[in-house]
Amino acid sequence: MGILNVTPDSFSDGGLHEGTERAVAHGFTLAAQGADIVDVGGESTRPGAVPVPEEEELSRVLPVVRELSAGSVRVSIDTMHADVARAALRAGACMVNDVSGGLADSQMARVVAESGAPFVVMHWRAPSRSMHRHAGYGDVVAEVRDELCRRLDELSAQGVAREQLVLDPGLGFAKRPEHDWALLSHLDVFTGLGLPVLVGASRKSFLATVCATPHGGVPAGRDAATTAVSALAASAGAWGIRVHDVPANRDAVRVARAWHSPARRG
Ligand code: PMM
Repeated sequence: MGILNVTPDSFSDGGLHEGTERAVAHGFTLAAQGADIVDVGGESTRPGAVPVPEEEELSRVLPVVRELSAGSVRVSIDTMHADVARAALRAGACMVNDVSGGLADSQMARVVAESGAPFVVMHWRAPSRSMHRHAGYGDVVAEVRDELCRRLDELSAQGVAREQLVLDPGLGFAKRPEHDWALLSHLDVFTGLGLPVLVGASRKSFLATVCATPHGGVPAGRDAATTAVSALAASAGAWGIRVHDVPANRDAVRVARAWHSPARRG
Protein backbone atom coordinates (compact mmCIF):
# COMPACT_ATOMS: atom_id res chain seq x y z
CA MET A 1 0.00 0.00 0.00
CA GLY A 2 1.58 3.26 -1.15
CA ILE A 3 1.01 6.36 0.95
CA LEU A 4 -0.37 9.48 -0.74
CA ASN A 5 -0.98 12.27 1.76
CA VAL A 6 -2.62 15.29 0.15
CA THR A 7 -1.84 17.43 3.19
CA PRO A 8 0.41 20.34 4.07
CA ASP A 9 1.47 18.83 7.40
CA SER A 10 1.91 15.02 7.38
CA PHE A 11 5.12 14.08 9.21
CA SER A 12 6.98 12.70 6.21
CA ASP A 13 5.36 13.75 2.92
CA GLY A 14 3.39 16.80 4.11
CA GLY A 15 3.33 19.50 1.41
CA LEU A 16 4.96 17.25 -1.20
CA HIS A 17 1.79 16.22 -2.98
CA GLU A 18 -0.41 19.25 -2.45
CA GLY A 19 -2.62 20.13 -5.39
CA THR A 20 -4.61 17.63 -7.40
CA GLU A 21 -2.23 17.42 -10.32
CA ARG A 22 0.87 16.63 -8.25
CA ALA A 23 -1.00 14.21 -6.03
CA VAL A 24 -2.50 12.31 -8.97
CA ALA A 25 0.89 12.09 -10.68
CA HIS A 26 2.44 10.69 -7.51
CA GLY A 27 -0.43 8.19 -7.11
CA PHE A 28 0.18 6.86 -10.63
CA THR A 29 3.89 6.66 -9.86
CA LEU A 30 3.24 4.62 -6.70
CA ALA A 31 1.03 2.22 -8.68
CA ALA A 32 3.60 1.93 -11.49
CA GLN A 33 6.26 1.19 -8.87
CA GLY A 34 4.23 -1.79 -7.67
CA ALA A 35 1.81 -0.57 -5.01
CA ASP A 36 -1.30 -2.78 -5.14
CA ILE A 37 -3.30 -0.07 -3.37
CA VAL A 38 -2.76 3.69 -3.10
CA ASP A 39 -3.92 5.10 0.25
CA VAL A 40 -5.16 8.67 -0.20
CA GLY A 41 -5.42 10.85 2.91
CA GLY A 42 -6.42 14.49 3.36
CA GLU A 43 -5.93 14.98 7.09
CA SER A 44 -2.65 14.55 8.93
CA THR A 45 -2.66 12.23 11.92
CA ARG A 46 0.83 13.08 13.15
CA PRO A 47 1.13 13.67 16.90
CA GLY A 48 -0.42 17.02 17.80
CA ALA A 49 -2.14 17.45 14.39
CA VAL A 50 -5.10 19.81 14.30
CA PRO A 51 -8.32 18.45 12.73
CA VAL A 52 -9.22 19.68 9.24
CA PRO A 53 -12.78 20.83 8.36
CA GLU A 54 -14.58 18.11 6.42
CA GLU A 55 -15.11 20.30 3.31
CA GLU A 56 -11.36 20.93 3.18
CA GLU A 57 -10.59 17.22 3.51
CA LEU A 58 -13.11 16.43 0.76
CA SER A 59 -11.71 19.04 -1.60
CA ARG A 60 -8.20 17.63 -1.10
CA VAL A 61 -8.97 13.95 -1.63
CA LEU A 62 -12.02 13.61 -3.91
CA PRO A 63 -10.50 14.77 -7.22
CA VAL A 64 -7.46 12.60 -6.53
CA VAL A 65 -9.54 9.52 -5.71
CA ARG A 66 -11.67 10.11 -8.81
CA GLU A 67 -8.75 10.45 -11.22
CA LEU A 68 -6.70 7.56 -9.85
CA SER A 69 -9.72 5.25 -9.78
CA ALA A 70 -10.64 6.23 -13.34
CA GLY A 71 -7.08 5.28 -14.26
CA SER A 72 -7.58 1.77 -12.80
CA VAL A 73 -5.58 2.37 -9.62
CA ARG A 74 -7.03 0.62 -6.56
CA VAL A 75 -7.54 3.42 -4.05
CA SER A 76 -8.17 3.28 -0.34
CA ILE A 77 -9.40 6.36 1.47
CA ASP A 78 -7.58 7.21 4.70
CA THR A 79 -10.18 9.05 6.75
CA MET A 80 -11.92 9.08 10.11
CA HIS A 81 -15.01 10.78 8.67
CA ALA A 82 -18.00 8.80 7.44
CA ASP A 83 -19.06 11.45 4.92
CA VAL A 84 -15.57 11.54 3.41
CA ALA A 85 -15.50 7.74 3.22
CA ARG A 86 -18.93 7.65 1.55
CA ALA A 87 -17.99 10.32 -1.02
CA ALA A 88 -14.66 8.62 -1.75
CA LEU A 89 -16.33 5.24 -2.26
CA ARG A 90 -18.76 6.87 -4.69
CA ALA A 91 -15.77 8.45 -6.47
CA GLY A 92 -14.23 5.02 -7.00
CA ALA A 93 -12.29 4.14 -3.84
CA CYS A 94 -12.47 0.43 -3.10
CA MET A 95 -11.35 0.39 0.55
CA VAL A 96 -11.69 2.50 3.70
CA ASN A 97 -8.70 2.95 6.02
CA ASP A 98 -9.79 4.51 9.32
CA VAL A 99 -7.03 5.07 11.89
CA SER A 100 -9.75 5.24 14.56
CA GLY A 101 -11.28 1.91 13.49
CA GLY A 102 -14.70 3.58 13.39
CA LEU A 103 -14.44 5.15 16.85
CA ALA A 104 -14.11 8.77 15.76
CA ASP A 105 -17.37 8.91 13.78
CA SER A 106 -20.41 6.91 14.87
CA GLN A 107 -21.68 6.82 11.26
CA MET A 108 -18.57 5.11 9.88
CA ALA A 109 -19.73 1.54 10.60
CA ARG A 110 -22.99 2.13 8.73
CA VAL A 111 -21.24 3.58 5.67
CA VAL A 112 -18.77 0.70 5.60
CA ALA A 113 -21.48 -1.94 6.18
CA GLU A 114 -23.62 -0.54 3.36
CA SER A 115 -20.70 -0.40 0.94
CA GLY A 116 -19.38 -3.91 1.60
CA ALA A 117 -15.86 -2.51 1.02
CA PRO A 118 -12.81 -3.73 2.93
CA PHE A 119 -12.28 -1.72 6.12
CA VAL A 120 -8.94 -1.23 7.88
CA VAL A 121 -9.55 -1.19 11.63
CA MET A 122 -6.55 0.37 13.31
CA HIS A 123 -5.91 0.32 17.06
CA TRP A 124 -6.61 3.86 18.31
CA ARG A 125 -7.25 5.39 21.69
CA ALA A 126 -7.57 9.13 21.18
CA PRO A 127 -7.25 11.94 18.62
CA SER A 128 -3.73 12.80 17.50
CA ARG A 129 -3.58 16.02 19.51
CA SER A 130 -3.88 14.09 22.79
CA MET A 131 -2.81 10.53 21.97
CA HIS A 132 0.49 10.71 23.86
CA ARG A 133 -1.43 10.99 27.10
CA HIS A 134 -2.96 7.57 26.36
CA ALA A 135 0.29 5.67 25.75
CA GLY A 136 0.17 3.75 29.04
CA TYR A 137 0.06 -0.06 28.99
CA GLY A 138 0.73 -2.94 31.35
CA ASP A 139 0.93 -5.59 28.62
CA VAL A 140 0.76 -3.65 25.36
CA VAL A 141 0.30 -6.70 23.11
CA ALA A 142 -2.60 -8.13 25.12
CA GLU A 143 -4.25 -4.73 25.57
CA VAL A 144 -4.02 -3.77 21.89
CA ARG A 145 -5.32 -7.23 20.90
CA ASP A 146 -8.23 -7.02 23.35
CA GLU A 147 -9.16 -3.47 22.37
CA LEU A 148 -9.06 -4.43 18.69
CA CYS A 149 -11.20 -7.51 19.34
CA ARG A 150 -13.75 -5.38 21.19
CA ARG A 151 -13.83 -3.06 18.17
CA LEU A 152 -14.39 -6.04 15.84
CA ASP A 153 -17.33 -7.20 17.95
CA GLU A 154 -18.86 -3.71 17.95
CA LEU A 155 -18.43 -3.38 14.19
CA SER A 156 -20.01 -6.81 13.63
CA ALA A 157 -22.96 -5.76 15.79
CA GLN A 158 -23.30 -2.70 13.55
CA GLY A 159 -23.53 -4.84 10.43
CA VAL A 160 -19.95 -4.86 9.13
CA ALA A 161 -19.15 -8.34 7.78
CA ARG A 162 -16.06 -10.12 9.10
CA GLU A 163 -14.86 -10.61 5.51
CA GLN A 164 -14.56 -6.82 5.18
CA LEU A 165 -12.13 -6.41 8.07
CA VAL A 166 -8.39 -5.78 8.03
CA LEU A 167 -6.54 -5.32 11.35
CA ASP A 168 -3.76 -2.84 12.09
CA PRO A 169 -1.91 -2.54 15.43
CA GLY A 170 -1.56 1.24 14.93
CA LEU A 171 2.18 1.77 15.32
CA GLY A 172 2.94 5.20 16.76
CA PHE A 173 -0.68 5.91 17.73
CA ALA A 174 -0.79 6.27 21.53
CA LYS A 175 2.37 4.10 21.59
CA ARG A 176 5.91 4.76 22.69
CA PRO A 177 8.82 3.14 20.79
CA GLU A 178 9.01 0.17 23.18
CA HIS A 179 5.30 -0.47 22.53
CA ASP A 180 5.78 -0.39 18.75
CA TRP A 181 8.65 -2.87 18.93
CA ALA A 182 6.71 -5.18 21.23
CA LEU A 183 3.75 -5.17 18.82
CA LEU A 184 5.99 -5.96 15.87
CA SER A 185 7.75 -8.78 17.65
CA HIS A 186 4.38 -10.31 18.55
CA LEU A 187 2.71 -9.87 15.19
CA ASP A 188 1.66 -13.53 15.39
CA VAL A 189 -0.84 -12.56 18.10
CA PHE A 190 -2.61 -10.39 15.52
CA THR A 191 -2.25 -12.65 12.47
CA GLY A 192 -3.56 -15.42 14.75
CA LEU A 193 -6.92 -13.63 14.97
CA GLY A 194 -7.62 -14.93 11.47
CA LEU A 195 -7.99 -11.60 9.69
CA PRO A 196 -5.59 -9.85 7.29
CA VAL A 197 -3.07 -7.63 9.14
CA LEU A 198 -1.75 -4.33 7.82
CA VAL A 199 1.47 -2.83 9.25
CA GLY A 200 2.20 0.91 9.03
CA ALA A 201 5.79 1.44 10.19
CA SER A 202 7.01 3.60 7.33
CA ARG A 203 9.50 6.28 8.47
CA LYS A 204 7.88 6.48 11.92
CA SER A 205 9.90 7.96 14.75
CA PHE A 206 10.21 4.70 16.73
CA LEU A 207 12.56 3.50 13.96
CA ALA A 208 15.03 6.22 14.98
CA THR A 209 15.82 4.07 18.03
CA VAL A 210 17.67 1.62 15.77
CA CYS A 211 19.02 4.00 13.12
CA ALA A 212 22.62 5.13 13.12
CA THR A 213 22.57 8.81 14.05
CA PRO A 214 22.12 11.42 12.66
CA HIS A 215 20.42 9.48 9.93
CA GLY A 216 17.26 8.47 11.80
CA GLY A 217 16.56 12.00 12.98
CA VAL A 218 14.60 12.75 9.79
CA PRO A 219 11.78 10.62 8.35
CA ALA A 220 13.47 9.85 5.00
CA GLY A 221 16.56 8.69 6.92
CA ARG A 222 14.45 5.81 8.24
CA ASP A 223 13.81 4.19 4.84
CA ALA A 224 16.35 1.40 5.29
CA ALA A 225 14.92 0.53 8.71
CA THR A 226 11.40 0.63 7.21
CA THR A 227 12.46 -1.83 4.54
CA ALA A 228 13.82 -4.22 7.16
CA VAL A 229 10.54 -4.02 9.08
CA SER A 230 8.62 -4.73 5.86
CA ALA A 231 10.61 -7.89 5.15
CA LEU A 232 10.17 -9.12 8.71
CA ALA A 233 6.47 -8.21 8.81
CA ALA A 234 5.83 -10.01 5.53
CA SER A 235 7.79 -12.97 6.83
CA ALA A 236 5.62 -12.96 9.98
CA GLY A 237 2.48 -13.20 7.86
CA ALA A 238 1.35 -9.59 7.45
CA TRP A 239 -1.17 -9.15 4.64
CA GLY A 240 0.01 -5.66 3.76
CA ILE A 241 2.48 -2.93 4.54
CA ARG A 242 1.73 0.79 4.23
CA VAL A 243 4.81 2.63 2.95
CA HIS A 244 6.15 5.83 1.39
CA ASP A 245 8.98 4.25 -0.63
CA VAL A 246 7.31 1.58 -2.76
CA PRO A 247 10.17 0.07 -4.82
CA ALA A 248 12.44 -0.84 -1.90
CA ASN A 249 9.57 -2.16 0.22
CA ARG A 250 8.09 -4.13 -2.66
CA ASP A 251 11.46 -5.86 -2.99
CA ALA A 252 11.55 -6.48 0.76
CA VAL A 253 8.18 -8.24 0.58
CA ARG A 254 9.37 -10.26 -2.41
CA VAL A 255 12.47 -11.29 -0.48
CA ALA A 256 10.26 -12.60 2.33
CA ARG A 257 8.08 -14.45 -0.18
CA ALA A 258 11.04 -16.04 -1.95
CA TRP A 259 12.58 -16.98 1.40
CA HIS A 260 9.46 -18.90 2.37
CA SER A 261 8.49 -20.43 -0.97
CA PRO A 262 11.34 -21.70 -3.13
CA ALA A 263 9.07 -21.83 -6.19
CA ARG A 264 9.09 -18.03 -6.29
CA ARG A 265 12.88 -17.65 -6.40
CA GLY A 266 14.38 -16.25 -9.58
N1 PMM B 1 -0.30 5.73 9.91
C1 PMM B 1 -0.54 6.98 9.47
C2 PMM B 1 -1.70 7.29 8.73
N2 PMM B 1 -2.58 6.32 8.42
N3 PMM B 1 -3.25 4.08 8.51
C3 PMM B 1 -3.05 2.83 8.93
N4 PMM B 1 -3.94 1.86 8.63
N5 PMM B 1 -1.95 2.47 9.66
C4 PMM B 1 -1.01 3.38 10.02
O1 PMM B 1 -0.04 3.01 10.71
C5 PMM B 1 -1.20 4.74 9.60
C6 PMM B 1 -2.36 5.05 8.83
C7 PMM B 1 0.43 8.07 9.79
O2 PMM B 1 1.48 8.06 8.86
P1 PMM B 1 1.56 9.04 7.55
O3 PMM B 1 1.55 10.45 8.05
O4 PMM B 1 2.83 8.66 6.89
O5 PMM B 1 0.40 8.79 6.67
